[in-house]
Amino acid sequence: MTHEECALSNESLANLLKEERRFAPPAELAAAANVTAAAYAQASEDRLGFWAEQARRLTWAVEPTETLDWSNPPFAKWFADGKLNIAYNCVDRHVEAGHGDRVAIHFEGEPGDGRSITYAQLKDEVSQAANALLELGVTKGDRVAIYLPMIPEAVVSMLACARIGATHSVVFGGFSADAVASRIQDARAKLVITADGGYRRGKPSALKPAIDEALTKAEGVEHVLVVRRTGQDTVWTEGRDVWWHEITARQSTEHTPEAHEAEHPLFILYTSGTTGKPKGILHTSGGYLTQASYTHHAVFDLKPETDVYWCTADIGWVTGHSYIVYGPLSNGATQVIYEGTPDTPHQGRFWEVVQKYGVTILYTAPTAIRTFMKWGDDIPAKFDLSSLRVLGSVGEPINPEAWIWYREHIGGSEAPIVDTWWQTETGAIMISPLPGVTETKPGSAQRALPGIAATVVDDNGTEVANGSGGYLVLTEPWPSMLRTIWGDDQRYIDTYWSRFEGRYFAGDGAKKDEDGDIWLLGRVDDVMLVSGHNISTTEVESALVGHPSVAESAVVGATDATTGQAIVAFVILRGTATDSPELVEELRAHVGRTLGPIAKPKQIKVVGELPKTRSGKIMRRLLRDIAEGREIGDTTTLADSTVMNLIQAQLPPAG
Ligand code: 6R9
Repeated sequence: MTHEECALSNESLANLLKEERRFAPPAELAAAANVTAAAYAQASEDRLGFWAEQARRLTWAVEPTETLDWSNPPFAKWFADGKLNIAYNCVDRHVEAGHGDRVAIHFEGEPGDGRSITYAQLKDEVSQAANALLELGVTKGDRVAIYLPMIPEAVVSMLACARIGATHSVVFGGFSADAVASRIQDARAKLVITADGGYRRGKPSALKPAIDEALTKAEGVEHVLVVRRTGQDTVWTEGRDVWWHEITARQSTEHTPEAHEAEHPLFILYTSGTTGKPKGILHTSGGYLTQASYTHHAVFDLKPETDVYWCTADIGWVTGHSYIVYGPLSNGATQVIYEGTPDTPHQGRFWEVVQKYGVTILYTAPTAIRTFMKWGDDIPAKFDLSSLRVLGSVGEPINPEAWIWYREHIGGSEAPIVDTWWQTETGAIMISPLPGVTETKPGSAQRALPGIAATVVDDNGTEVANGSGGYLVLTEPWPSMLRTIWGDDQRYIDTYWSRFEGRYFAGDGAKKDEDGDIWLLGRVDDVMLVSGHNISTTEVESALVGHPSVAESAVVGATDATTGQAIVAFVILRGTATDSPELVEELRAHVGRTLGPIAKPKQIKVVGELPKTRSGKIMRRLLRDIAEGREIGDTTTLADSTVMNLIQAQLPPAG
């Protein structure tokens, strides 16, 4: 990738700026909002003072006196002389404050089973699990790999680790044995927590066999702790494997939380990256929890007494860490956790869950929203969604059409949408509207949160003017920033801090509009260079999704002898549309009209599925392989590894 390929030309950027719809916050929400516009002013006057104040939202065993130590950049220390226990902050203190009877988790299993767990019960379960870990020889500083379905034990396991100071490394329940093995090996995990299986798409799906296979390749694991979820037959290794229900049942519900240093490692989470071995992103305790907690309070306007919050992410994604476990629980929220897929047993399952629990705040991903659009407006219309008052989006740029659909069909044309930009590396939300403050713009994450400094720079690192584009950078350290890449400080420096001196390079293209608001344009590796013009995949995809026949699209640049790269688009049609040469021609013309003739895809391929990761990100690299007629590369991080075969079977041979 050359620098020229990364830069985004201003003519291409002008197009998204055509989006002129604006939505003011509902007056009632604004009047009672947790955070008002004053927070921006306060934080810009005294950024560190602002974060010191947010840290005081937590309960510290030893109050920190120092906020930031940036004496050895890019290695930050936040609140370094403070001590706290993360699990105490997420559980015990709410019980001590008299909220033991409040529901922490409404668990909804895919088969329709479920249970509601109060904060008092959660405290007992976390204490028992912590005692079980100790019995298995896990102590402070050890690493624990967690490979579980979306069940309450996933949350309990993470909190039990945090409680005793063990560092967790959660691996997606869908990853292959090889992917799990390399992560266990890299983290040198001593214990693995898994389940016999989980329910997906109406069936029990085994998990433990992947661990059994992974452990033939990775060394150092002493025990495998197995939750019984599906009751399916499970191969057992005597002496190594331990049933969760057996060991936890005999533990005391008392466990005294020890205070850990603010910079004690809380978790490692692996991000795949496009090349090379996965990066183990390391997060520590005090700064991480400060920002996860504050952003959850500010961006979702959470009122713990009355709200019912639901984040549909998987626990194996950073969104599950920060906005199912640490953010909401530190704030004493009542939340829903749903185990399964959105179309089991029917395509209205999400809306049924919203109606059943009276969900007030929903946080999901654009990929899910586009899928719901494809299934049709009539499905959510059958349910009572009037409880919803704030809607969130995360994971990818949200196309303006999907944003509008979300607002109208899910949010009753009233609920504000917070489009939250952040990364595994940032640990918590960085750029987002505030629901009681911001006049929102469909498709834009808009503005760095109070206490966060973000901007857009050109190839030389010069801040671009409003109306121009370039690379997103973060210009000041933030409390929940990654501390390093596990075991590889040099890679941490090279990947994030070397492209622009003294600034964090996020790897995303972005532009600033005339108001200075930020629009994200996708990963810089995905920017296409067509006849000397830089075109972002996000913009072409948005143009395609703006056509009434298209539900989803993925766009890649394929090497082309005449134009350098040629735009190849993969589209999924909406239920009502059928594939025909005329439609394909119409779609090309539509992109030409929306973005200009240079952005017209050379080829449009109609497909039934797109390759996505478990967090819903399109793996354009695999589509490039198809477009360029190569053998398909590594598919181990796909949510569904059969998708590539389906896509290939649907397409005529290359040429
Ligand atoms: C939280 C998460 C990070 C990458 C990030 C960017 C994309 C996430 C976005 C968004 C545009 C948003 N991304 N949120 N792009 N608008 N609101 O997704 O973490 O899995 O590490 O991915 O996701 O490209 O750089 P992670």
